[in-house]
Amino acid sequence: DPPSAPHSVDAVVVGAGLSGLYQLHRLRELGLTAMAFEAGDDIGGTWYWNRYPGARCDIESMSYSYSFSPELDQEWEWSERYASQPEILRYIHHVADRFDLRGDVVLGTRVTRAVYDEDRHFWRISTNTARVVTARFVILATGCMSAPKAPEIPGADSFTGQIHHTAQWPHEGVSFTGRRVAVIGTGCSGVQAIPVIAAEAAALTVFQRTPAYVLPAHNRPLRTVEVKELKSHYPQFRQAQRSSRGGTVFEPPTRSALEADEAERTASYEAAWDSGLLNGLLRTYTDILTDGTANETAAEFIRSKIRSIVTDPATAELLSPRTFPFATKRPCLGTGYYATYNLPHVRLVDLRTTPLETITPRGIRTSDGEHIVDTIVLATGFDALTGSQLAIDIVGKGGVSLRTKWADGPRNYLGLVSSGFPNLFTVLGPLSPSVLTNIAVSLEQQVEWITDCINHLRERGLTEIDATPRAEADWSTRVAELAARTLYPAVDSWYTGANVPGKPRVFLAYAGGLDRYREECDAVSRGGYAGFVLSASPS
Ligand code: NA7
Repeated sequence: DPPSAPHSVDAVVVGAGLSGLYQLHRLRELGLTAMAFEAGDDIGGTWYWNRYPGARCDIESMSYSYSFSPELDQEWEWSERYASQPEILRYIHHVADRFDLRGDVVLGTRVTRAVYDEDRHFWRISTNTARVVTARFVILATGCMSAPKAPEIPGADSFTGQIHHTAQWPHEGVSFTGRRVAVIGTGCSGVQAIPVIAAEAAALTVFQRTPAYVLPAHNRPLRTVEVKELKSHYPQFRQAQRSSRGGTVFEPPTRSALEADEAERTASYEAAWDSGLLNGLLRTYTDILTDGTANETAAEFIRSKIRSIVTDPATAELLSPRTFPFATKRPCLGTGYYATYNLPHVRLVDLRTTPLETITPRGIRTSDGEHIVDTIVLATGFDALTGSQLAIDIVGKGGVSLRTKWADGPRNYLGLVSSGFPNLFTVLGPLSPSVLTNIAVSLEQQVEWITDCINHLRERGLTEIDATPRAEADWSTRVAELAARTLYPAVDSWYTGANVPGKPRVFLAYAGGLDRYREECDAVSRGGYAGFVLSASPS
């Protein structure tokens, strides 16, 4: 196109991971022209970038997958209970081919800026490859954990060996054989990578600031009979997922942990531990996430497990979380995680007692000296939920930038639209249930709501939808109230933005459950989009 006439489409989708690809599919079904920009050199989003050793989903594969196509459900065969990163990426490629989505995805292209034309009701989108596209609608499918947190550790540039963030892992050329390796960070990524690296490396030193609660995954190949059984009622299973609280199917607990005696509690915690489910322990009693005393019974159970696995009592104690209640940060699913610390070539360095000072050309210096290593793995996490959106210079009505508007924390209505930024929708963004749920189910719910909304506008010849400031303010209050009923907001975590220096401290997710959230969203659309202003461009 000549520079004076930017390419124009009905909708631009930002990101071609699980959310963006499904959004593209649904928009095309409506007959819209749509294109997706993807920063990566291939599709897949999270599952494209996070190629670190041991990367795996912590929701069961037959649950963590699209539910929109019964045919897809029947034809795809997962090999393991918990799918590995390569298998999920293969699945995403299969879906893109099956629904012919690739043609509308522009790879290797990062959206850098989006400016709203408030007279004509469209967005002007610019990219790092100097492309300019105009679109009535923009859907940010940029992911909730996709902006890797910059390592604020001094000296990282001076290191002469290899240094890799788990979420920016090279496609090839990383080998640990014969190498001395350091891992910084013991969140879910570190927990998955550490045992796999330990199996290959000559020596592994883990630099831990805060220990995580790690539950055993009990991963295994899926059995033909169980796959067949689930597939025989997959539609009903998918329906149950959709109407569930967190996007996974389970029998909700009915009693408080404090109503049970110790023997009974231990028996239910043991069963949950053996289940290999991320939320197994959370589902034993009603109040694990709402009552500190109830929570402590589960936390102490996990600590007792750590003591029973880790042979050195001092190491077991260092690995035992004590500074935050169980599950107020996302629990981790591990495979052989705690037993890894029994290996003679694995060392745990506690950064609370010997703080990390700097990365040196040869390794890592803590207050008690230099640890010489060949490779450093940064498993230091993400600027979650808001990072990927604020990475784009988004300018809404009146020339206001989203970065300015969100300086004290994100504000939007239903977690979907921020007032003053019309026709710009977010999938899995802040103030929605996303990160507290099985995101495969959450993203479908949001994509479907957005698609219906766009359809509603088009059928009525309307060209703009914006959230009212009032509805947005009420939503923030509501999200904060729901969080206040739980133990979440008091804890420093990426849920509260506390992991990123300078980030406003706000509990970033809707904690009322996906079922209730879905009802709230549906009530709004059924009620003619109350809390939104719908209009038609005069031009
Ligand atoms: P997380 O869960 O944010 O974990 C990051 C880890 O890195 C955590 O242990 C941090 O300790 C540690 N960290 C972060 N910055 C530093 C510095 N500067 N020095 C030392 N240690 C540091 O990220 P993950 O990638 O593991 O998991 C993210 C989610 O992705 C996961 O929950 C899944 O849903 C998928 P801290 O706790 O801040 O003391």
